Amino acid sequence: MWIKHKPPWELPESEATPESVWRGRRQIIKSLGFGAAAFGLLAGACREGVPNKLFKSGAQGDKEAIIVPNVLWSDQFPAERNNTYQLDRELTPEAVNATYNNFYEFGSHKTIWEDAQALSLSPWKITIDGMVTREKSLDVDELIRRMPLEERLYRLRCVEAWSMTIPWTGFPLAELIKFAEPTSQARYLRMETFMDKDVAPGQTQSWYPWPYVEGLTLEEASNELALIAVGTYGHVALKQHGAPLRLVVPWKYGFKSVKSITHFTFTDKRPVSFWEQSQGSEYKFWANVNPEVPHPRWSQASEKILHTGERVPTQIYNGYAEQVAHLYKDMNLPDEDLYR
Ligand SMILES: Nc1nc2c(c(=O)[nH]1)N[C@H]1C(S)=C(S)[C@@H](COP(=O)(O)O)O[C@H]1N2
Ligand SMILES: [Mo]
Repeated sequence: MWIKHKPPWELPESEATPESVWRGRRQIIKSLGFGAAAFGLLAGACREGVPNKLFKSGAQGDKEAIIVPNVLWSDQFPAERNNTYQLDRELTPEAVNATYNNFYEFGSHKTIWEDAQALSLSPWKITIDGMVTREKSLDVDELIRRMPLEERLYRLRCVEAWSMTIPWTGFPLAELIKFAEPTSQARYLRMETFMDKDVAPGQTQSWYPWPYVEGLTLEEASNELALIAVGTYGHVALKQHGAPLRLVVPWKYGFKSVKSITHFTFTDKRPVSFWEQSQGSEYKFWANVNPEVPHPRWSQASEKILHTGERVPTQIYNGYAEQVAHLYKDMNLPDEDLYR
């Protein structure tokens, strides 16, 4: 049934599209006589490495899109940087990061930043339930105040073969697990995004299995790299990045890093995630980055650094093998399951 709809990752003019193909498309658009204004969105998305032509100004994104939410926990910023996590490339300019997003709740294209402003961050209830000693429901501000915040610089590798480099502020997911007190039967952590069709028009698209869900094994969730981000670029996380709480698992394809979480559920059943349910042949539970295992429709060998357009080789586990390779070493799973 999914074949009737456009494949989700193709909608945004995937960065993985070979150059010759999209150049051809731009020619077609031109020859059809549509102006740049009418087709600004499409033509913009096709521009090599320049993600931002969809709006008014600037080749490096639009600073207008950096709207820092004013919330109760604003006083927690900036947090001290943890220098354990070093980068091999420069940070993505915030204006680029803020204007090129995947957040299907607000549309299946990259320029959702304006629509995402409709999200209201207070009150924001967090529920921690399932296989825990005692279920908890608390306001996000209370949760954040209990957690140790720090800044980390991580690479983000989207399954669409582009990448960014982002300074996150957040707390280790391991700290939330400690706070949650899972019972000994719990094996997985399931995380769910808010559900509100009035705020998020994408959620009226009934062919998607809303709400957005992701899951990790408890071993993965307890890994030192797994972070719950509450901030970006030294301030409260922008709404388009999944404020108030958003997972960051940098060794996995970006779709695992679920935004705007409301529910953390401990379970002994492997969660079926949003993309796995939508298109399970292409997007699997593990989704670990591996340059040698192609997506069924494109190579994962290299990635485009979004703000420069430079193409660089993709690294196994997105460069985080030292921290996570041991998690998968004894799993007798075909590559197609572990790395898609
Ligand atoms: N709830 C939710 N979380 C989501 C998504 C989404 O559509 N909805 N998109 C994912 C994908 S595909 C990517 S690449 C990253 C993008 O994060 P960013 O927009 O903050 O860079 O968010 C991930 N988390
Ligand atoms: Mo992605």
